[in-house]
Amino acid sequence: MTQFLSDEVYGQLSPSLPNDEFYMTLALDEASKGRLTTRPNPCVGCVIVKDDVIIGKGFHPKAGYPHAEVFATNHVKEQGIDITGASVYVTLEPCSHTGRTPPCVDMLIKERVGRVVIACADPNPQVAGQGIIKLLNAGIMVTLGVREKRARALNAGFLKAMATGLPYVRLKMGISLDGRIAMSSGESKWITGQMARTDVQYLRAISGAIITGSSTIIADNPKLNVRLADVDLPIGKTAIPQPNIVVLDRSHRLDTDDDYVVFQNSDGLIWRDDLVSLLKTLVAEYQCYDVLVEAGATLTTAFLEQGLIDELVVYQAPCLLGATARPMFLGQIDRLSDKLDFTLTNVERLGDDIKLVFVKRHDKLSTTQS
Ligand code: AOF
Ligand code: ZN
Repeated sequence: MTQFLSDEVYGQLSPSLPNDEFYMTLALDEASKGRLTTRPNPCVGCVIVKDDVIIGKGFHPKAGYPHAEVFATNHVKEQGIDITGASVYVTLEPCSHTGRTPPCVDMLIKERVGRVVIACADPNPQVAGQGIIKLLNAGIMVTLGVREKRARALNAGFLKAMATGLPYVRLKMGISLDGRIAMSSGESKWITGQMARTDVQYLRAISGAIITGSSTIIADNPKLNVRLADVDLPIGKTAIPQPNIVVLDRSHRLDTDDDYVVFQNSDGLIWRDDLVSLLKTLVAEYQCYDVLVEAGATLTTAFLEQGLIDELVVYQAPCLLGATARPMFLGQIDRLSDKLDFTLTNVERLGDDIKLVFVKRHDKLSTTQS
């Protein structure tokens, strides 16, 4: 149940039909095509069906461009097909507000579609159920919650930020079999292989901000940028936006005028306050809803101990680095009952390495796929 929808609205929703999951899966596939380019907007896909035939599909490619429903509707019209009475499958509640683009619900009502099937409601305070209510008031049938878990996983950051004011935080670690991240000298290039490092590029690409520590900057002078080719979209070749780089520097070791690569990038930012206020600021002032922590053990441990990590992404290499190498986690835990627990949600082989994805144990239901 979505909190901002009243029982009265729930009472007016129509039950799901046998083919809904199938069409919504296609709409989710559409949505995924915008995964690297839509932020800070969510990725949204739409499939339009009439008499059990797909007559249009589309997705939101980038903030400032039309929404998924508009692309799909235009696709129908380009073919000269009458959209009246059609079923519209959309992965996020159609918007009811004027943002950079006009409200999708007004367009769907004007086009006299017959039914709208939605995977998940939009917690954006400017929408928050108003899209559903407007459709119902116009006499359009609405079904909610089809493939909701997968839709939620696709927009984990946007949905969490809109609902709580905090971003979805992923922590990335490259470790050895014995859980080490670097030698005692700090040497760490490269524990994991090329495929794992390319995968990290995708993690960066979906992140509005990357958080690291001053020690990492001083020791490695990393670029922390996205080095992936432009994406081929219906709006033309589109560059993946670069994440903001945030350097945690509580002991005042750095200045943005310093000659490090991350500060040559104008989005480099130094932060000296606490972690929770950083996360809130990233959402409120920078519209960073997905955040990636790529740091050494001290900062990694601080994030873990403060319970600020939603998802742990571990790349594990088939090597042992020994007891003098640096461990991934520096927390002092005396009793087994105090251990930090996670739930494994995905395992993938990347060359000789394994990628393991974990979520906080109580978050399991909101991020695993249905
Ligand atoms: C939809 N379909 O494809 C997307 C939606 O500034 P705008 O006009 O692009 O509005 C952005 C907001 O619209 C965004 O925060 C989210 O609430 C919603 N996104 N809605 O009906 C779409 N991308
Ligand atoms: Zn819209």
